[in-house]
Amino acid sequence: MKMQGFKRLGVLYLAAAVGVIVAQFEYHDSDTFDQIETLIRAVTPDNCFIMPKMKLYLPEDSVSHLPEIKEVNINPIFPNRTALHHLHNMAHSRAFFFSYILQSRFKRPALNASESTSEYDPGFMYYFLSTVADVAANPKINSSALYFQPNMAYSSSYKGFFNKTMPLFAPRAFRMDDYNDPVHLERLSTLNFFQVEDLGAIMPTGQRSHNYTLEDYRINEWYYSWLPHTNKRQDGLTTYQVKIRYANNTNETYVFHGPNAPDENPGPVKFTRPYFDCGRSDKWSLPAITPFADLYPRHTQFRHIEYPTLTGISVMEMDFDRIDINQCPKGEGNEGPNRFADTAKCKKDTTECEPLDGYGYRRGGYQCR
Ligand SMILES: *[C@@H]1O[C@H](CO)[C@@H](O)[C@H](O)[C@H]1NC(C)=O
Ligand SMILES: *[C@@H]1O[C@H](CO)[C@@H](O)[C@H](O)[C@H]1NC(C)=O
Ligand SMILES: *[C@@H]1O[C@H](CO)[C@@H](O)[C@H](O)[C@H]1NC(C)=O
Ligand SMILES: *[C@@H]1O[C@H](CO)[C@@H](O)[C@H](O)[C@H]1NC(C)=O
Ligand SMILES: *[C@@H]1O[C@H](CO)[C@@H](O)[C@H](O)[C@H]1NC(C)=O
Ligand SMILES: *[C@@H]1O[C@H](CO)[C@@H](O)[C@H](O)[C@H]1NC(C)=O
Ligand SMILES: CC(=O)N[C@H]1CO[C@H](CO)[C@@H](O)[C@@H]1O
Repeated sequence: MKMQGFKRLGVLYLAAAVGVIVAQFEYHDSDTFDQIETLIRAVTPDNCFIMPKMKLYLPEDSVSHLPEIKEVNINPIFPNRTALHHLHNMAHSRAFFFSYILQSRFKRPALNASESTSEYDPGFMYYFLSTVADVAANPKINSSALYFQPNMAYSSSYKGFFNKTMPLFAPRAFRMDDYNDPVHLERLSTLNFFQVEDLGAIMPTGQRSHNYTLEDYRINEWYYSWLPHTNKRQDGLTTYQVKIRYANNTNETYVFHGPNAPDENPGPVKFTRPYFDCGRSDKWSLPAITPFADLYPRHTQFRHIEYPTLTGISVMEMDFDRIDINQCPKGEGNEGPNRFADTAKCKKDTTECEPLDGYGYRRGGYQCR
């Protein structure tokens, strides 16, 4: 009698164990989140140099609900996309700023009128500090860069008739982790530590993989989103006006060329796929890209052979893992291309899935109600 009781217990125990194991495998059914996770884990700072190019990018639909300037003022902006909108707007503002500052060189008051007009250009330090300021002033922006096309960046410090351009010029600042710095005894990152360098400072030959204008650079999809660009028409680019009222009550309207207008197609800001920032910040990153314009070529003494041309791009980035994902099934508010759609574990018959903001790229940013 007693033995039988034990046997029955044994059988029950076995059944329970099998049940748990089977259920466990069912729970871990691999989904699209796991697929992306596998892609992300495959790339490390050590192996990214030898990875095939396609492995350094995530699929286009791994970021859903990208900001669209034509919908601002029509549709609300939800908290799960405010940081991306800020990224978009900051890039847009840089495009206006650098377009204006480069083209207005002929009308700004000269420090020394007897010097040549090259004096009116921003100094190179100005570019570096500007990219650092973008990152320092915006906690949600982790890198800011300006990439010029070959020989389109003019230096105010090169004197003489020709060769006033830099072959390549690309100041870029990104946020670094300083938690391991000996001066921070508490081992916490201050998030106030930046690395800034000129990515164009390379040898004139033999460094093709460091030339950000070439295919060999591999992670430069941002470059091809607007460049190379050489315009040969005076009316080839959208114009904007600045109205200035001076202290002596005279008014002046200054017209300059800039990025595309919001109602044009494409709009002023483009996003590319998330990419692994190999050999730089070594993180998965999402860039917002806008072009800035200049009158090119300069210093020829012949104004009529200058054309408004996109001479460079401003690229602002944030980390991929800070961008909220929506794991709920497709439906209203989640129509788009969305790789993570329908990976939530809500009971579909009795509950409705609702995304929660602030979770970033992490499972569980939703509630079933
Ligand atoms: C202005 O430029 C002239 C000619 O290069 C030079 O002699 C003069 O010292 C400069 N003045 C200032 C204030 O830099
Ligand atoms: C970089 O590539 C461009 C072509 O896009 C070429 O014109 C330029 O000379 C190269 N610069 C260097 C420094 O290799
Ligand atoms: C008013 O000030 C601007 C800028 O300083 C100057 O260019 C312009 O000649 C002045 N106009 C008059 C009438 O004084
Ligand atoms: C400049 O514009 C202001 C504001 O529009 C106007 O009040 C002022 O009279 C204008 N000045 C001139 C000289 O037209
Ligand atoms: C920016 O970088 C810091 C340090 O690596 C990281 O902790 C933070 O999540 C990043 N923020 C964004 C918005 O990408
Ligand atoms: C952001 O929130 C809105 C409103 O709740 C929702 O419709 C949308 O799908 C969410 N997007 C993401 C990426 O979570
Ligand atoms: C980088 C660059 O544009 N270099 C030019 C400098 O000027 C000489 C002629 O004086 C050209 O041969 C170089 O290509």
